[in-house]
Amino acid sequence: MTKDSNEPNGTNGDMAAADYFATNPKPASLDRQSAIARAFIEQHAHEGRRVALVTSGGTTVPLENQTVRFIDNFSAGTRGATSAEYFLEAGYAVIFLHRQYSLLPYSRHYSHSTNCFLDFMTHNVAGAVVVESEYQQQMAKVLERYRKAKRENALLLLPFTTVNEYLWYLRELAMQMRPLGANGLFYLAAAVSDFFVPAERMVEHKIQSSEDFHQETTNGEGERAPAAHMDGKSLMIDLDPVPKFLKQLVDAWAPQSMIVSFKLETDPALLAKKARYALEKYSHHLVIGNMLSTRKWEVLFVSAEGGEKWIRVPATRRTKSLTGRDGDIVENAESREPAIEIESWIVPEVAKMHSQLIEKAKLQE
Ligand code: 9Z3
Repeated sequence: MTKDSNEPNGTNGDMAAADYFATNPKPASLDRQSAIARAFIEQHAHEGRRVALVTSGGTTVPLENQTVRFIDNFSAGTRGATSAEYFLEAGYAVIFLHRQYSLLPYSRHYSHSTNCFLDFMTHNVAGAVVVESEYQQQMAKVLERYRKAKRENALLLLPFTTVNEYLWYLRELAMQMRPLGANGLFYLAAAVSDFFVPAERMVEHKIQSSEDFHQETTNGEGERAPAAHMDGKSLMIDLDPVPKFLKQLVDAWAPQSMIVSFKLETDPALLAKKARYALEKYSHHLVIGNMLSTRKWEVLFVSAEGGEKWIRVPATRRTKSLTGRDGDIVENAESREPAIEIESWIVPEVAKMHSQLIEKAKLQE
């Protein structure tokens, strides 16, 4: 994954965002989904509602055109799906741009649980299938909110899989959201790959691991070698950097909207530094930093106006003793569970900042 520092930009794959869209294929579904998004945005703009684009889930990087193998980024979609529900509750219309089959608003309460969804059901005395009594109350609340979102046509679900699809959709939706001005909000929780295989360096067929079936590793004279190829028994992967789309989003695609990005780290020493760095580099409104291991109960807000602020929800410590064959305790495993969903605190904070931005924009009109 190294790049030759002697090569000027443009030949080493560090391409500008504009070149990206000229050289990487537009998703087949984009135009159709874009028309649906336009109608959705028009409806809510007309009704004076704010619209949040919530991105969610990991983006894949396929190694082959007819994809058998791909690289993925970590994200179950919990942050995005949960936040989307709280944005709806705060009166926003939500475009939920998500990794296909990751968690969705409302259904998330039942879909990826360790229970099969059928475990929430039972038979009543008349033999009809009903919800188990212990889940009735909670499911009634979720159902009510889900129905309201449907009734008001306030939630639009748009799926993606690859990082290429994600980038095309993000740009397209940003263009569609432009008429909203300051009423538009971008909440970028999807885990976006920093590296990718450009279309021109993607092989068509499944990479053959057996040396007896190795394929050609050069594309032709003057062209760069495929990004993934075999070298003896080893698979070599040489990825290009994804262009800095956040810069484009802030400066060109959605200059009037509020933009919130997430920063995911695993080393606590880096989190605040990297979040600050992103805010300074892109000059958008808010970076929400989170650590992989503690993301469900603490996040760091970094903004020009508010400085740095941790948001922490109470979390209960649970110690589970693992016993050995003889019944003796061999390990105490500690886990933490948040007492409340941290998104129920994150989203109102973001909405408050958004209100301030809208007020400021009105004064400048
Ligand atoms: C996040 O940091 C999200 O909060 C998580 C959510 C991926 C941790 P889960 O879905 O996890 O609840 O399991 N997203 C990362 C955002 C990201 O990739 N940012 C990029 C960057 O900072 C582009 S904006 O460079």
